[in-house]
Amino acid sequence: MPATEINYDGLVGPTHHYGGLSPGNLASQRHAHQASRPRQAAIEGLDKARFLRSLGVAQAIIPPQHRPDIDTLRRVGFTGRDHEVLANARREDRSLLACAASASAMWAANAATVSPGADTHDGRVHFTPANLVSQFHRSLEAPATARTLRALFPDDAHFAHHLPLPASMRFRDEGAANHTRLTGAVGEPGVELFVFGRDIDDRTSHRPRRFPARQTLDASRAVARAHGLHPQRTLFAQQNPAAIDAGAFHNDVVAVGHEHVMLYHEHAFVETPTLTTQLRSAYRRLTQRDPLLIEVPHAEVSLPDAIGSYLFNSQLVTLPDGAMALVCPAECRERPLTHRYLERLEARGDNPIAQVHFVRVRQSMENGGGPACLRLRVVLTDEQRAAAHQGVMLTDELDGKLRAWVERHYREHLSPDDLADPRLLEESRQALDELTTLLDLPGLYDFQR
Ligand code: SUG
Repeated sequence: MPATEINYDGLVGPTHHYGGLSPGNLASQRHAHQASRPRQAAIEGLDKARFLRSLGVAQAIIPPQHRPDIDTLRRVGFTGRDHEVLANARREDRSLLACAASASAMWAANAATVSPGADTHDGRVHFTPANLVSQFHRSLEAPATARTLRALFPDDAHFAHHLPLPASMRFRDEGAANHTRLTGAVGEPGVELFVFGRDIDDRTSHRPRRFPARQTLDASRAVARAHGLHPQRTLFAQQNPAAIDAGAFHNDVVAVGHEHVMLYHEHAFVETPTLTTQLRSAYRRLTQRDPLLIEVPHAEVSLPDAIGSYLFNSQLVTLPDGAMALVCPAECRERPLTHRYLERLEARGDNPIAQVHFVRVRQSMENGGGPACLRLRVVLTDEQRAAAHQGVMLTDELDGKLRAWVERHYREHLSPDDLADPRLLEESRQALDELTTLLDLPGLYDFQR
């Protein structure tokens, strides 16, 4: 059945800032409390989406969430009118204010796990919004993400929406950032690979010592079960604790897969040979062909280099002529080792990666989010695509309107002190209110009801 992989990019919200909120995410820690540039962040995201469209990739956007999240600040005990709630939070606990103001929903790879209809028991596209419970600021996203996904994929005949997994340590879930699909071609069934950081029962002895493992095996299994995936085409693999401790808080920082290709770091997984054997045989059973598993040796690109450059957080996409392009963060070009590796990969001729491109998403990168973090891949048949909400599909016209909207509403700079500014709350509301008209999503936000 004809199908398309659509990249739904998280549109950066007006409160983008550096809160230092994610332990284990080195960039977030490094840039903590620096001034941010929300307008630049949003434009960089739109530039990336425009560039991908120029390569022939279908693009849509996921609207930002409403921040600062006053309701959450009230739930944790701050009282008064909105501006008092903000001022009290700033006085008593700045980190809570930073959490409530985080624009972290921009990293759409953490919005949900998505299984295309070709993989699920009932032929519908299944969505499980990630509960993101391992980081407080990110856990705030789940309810609004669930509502947004229902608005973007509204027809029960085509789309199945699950609740986020129970909000407990046992079911820590970070969505598509720990989920890869290998398939013969878009629209065909695939092998779904779920990568977890920790088995909560410690049925294995591997676990990170320095930084949190943000995905559990129980969560991955629960999502696979809920989506009705075929057991023979579903694999679970553990992330190497050494990778987590080196700063790979999600698997998409050390591996990327698309169609029949997976590019991964030598130290990405525990027991890599077992995993690659399982992947090959599941893939072969499904397609009668071999997948192309490209292991990047530590000797060529060290784990710190991979994490520093976000080499694996690149987007691997199919071009209209069937070849592939790897769209990397500009940081990969700035580091001689990764740049040289990419030049060799492009020139090698033993893989379909015919083009390597670099995009600049600096503001997101400084919080630990590269190009691949900013998008959620959704494979839709033509019929499903027609049933999806059309207002968020990127066209030249919508792109132009969004740029003008960003210029009108976003601040150029934001410092940690600005987060309690009641005018920022008002500006964000106005911006989002107008956005719902641009995207034809009336009443998306609570404050509009
Ligand atoms: O969850 N950063 C995000 C980055 C997410 C990247 N996503 C993927 N790898 N798919 C995180 O750690 C930092 C926010 C701050 O510190 O202000 C943050 O949430």
